[in-house]
Amino acid sequence: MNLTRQPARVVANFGAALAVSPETSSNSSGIDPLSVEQAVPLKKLPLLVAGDLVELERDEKLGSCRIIKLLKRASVLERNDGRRGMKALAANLTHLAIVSAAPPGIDTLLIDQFCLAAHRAGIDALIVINKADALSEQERAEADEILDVYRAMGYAAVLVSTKTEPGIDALLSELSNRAVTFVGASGVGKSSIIGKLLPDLDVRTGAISAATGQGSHTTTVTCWYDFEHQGEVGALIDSPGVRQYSVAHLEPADVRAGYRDIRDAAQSCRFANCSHRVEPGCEVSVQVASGEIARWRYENYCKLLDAEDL
Ligand SMILES: Nc1nc2c(ncn2[C@@H]2O[C@H](COP(=O)(O)OP(=O)(O)OP(=O)(O)O)[C@@H](O)[C@H]2O)c(=O)[nH]1
Ligand SMILES: [Mg+2]
Ligand SMILES: [Zn+2]
Repeated sequence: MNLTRQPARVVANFGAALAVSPETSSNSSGIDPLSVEQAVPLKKLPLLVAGDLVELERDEKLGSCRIIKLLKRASVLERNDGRRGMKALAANLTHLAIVSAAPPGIDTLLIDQFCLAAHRAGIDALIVINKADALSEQERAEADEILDVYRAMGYAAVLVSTKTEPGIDALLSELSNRAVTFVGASGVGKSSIIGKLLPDLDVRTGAISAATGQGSHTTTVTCWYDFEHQGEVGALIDSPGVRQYSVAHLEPADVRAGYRDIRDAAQSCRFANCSHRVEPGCEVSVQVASGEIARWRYENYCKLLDAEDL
């Protein structure tokens, strides 16, 4: 028999081809980001995504490589794929880095949608506003105000730029030892930020393209990149831009639980199942009126509860 088995990480799924990075004795201590190859999954396996840990079976004689087993996922980020149900996007993450920027504009509704996604996936989120260099003084004050609102809820929140000061140093301490997926609208600078953190990003995407015959410079699929910083090993996961992240699959109770500021105030609402819209004795309404809860957060919350297609 010429079959050998080996653990591996799924780096990207191009639909037609899967890129995997085998865990060899040489890359368990030091990462070899260029050891990427193509593998074909057994049909019985579920959809495999960036971050999945799998078992490979290699046929040395044929030179082929199959994925025969999916190991248990510690976490999975999913999105609502309409009638087809939930679709996995990335696995084994510890954090979502929710990126926005002006331009194209700080979209707090999208940030809130991804905060709910992180809550559902059981992982933490950090809020990143990029392109600080492009902000006017007034826009910068607005950005700081938005970040402060998220900080008050316990999220890490940073203003960065990949072009000039303040740079991206504030992000570094949020990345060590973590597997962080960068999400957000197209053009906000997710790939640019990852490129700053991984100076050899081009070489790595080149290795993925070479192994699979797929891929290009715009981000078309989610890609896992191992990341080492000051001896700490983690991962940065790039993902294609989205206009929105549907929360249509969430129950109103999930939305309430995922809105940290609203959830905390709700402890003092008169009714345990208060929707915070019309009920008397609603502490959320009191805190929105007093400014303790940002009005835009409350408005986003109402939009997400009302609109079935959001
Ligand atoms: N002014 C300014 N421009 C930036 C900054 N970071 C990125 N850009 C520019 O923003 C544009 C989009 O950057 P990308 O990194 O491709 O954005 P992305 O979020 O990966 O976009 P998708 O892959 O389409 O989702 C590019 O033209 C970058 O040069 C920044 O800090 N300041
Ligand atoms: Mg990109
Ligand atoms: Zn209430």
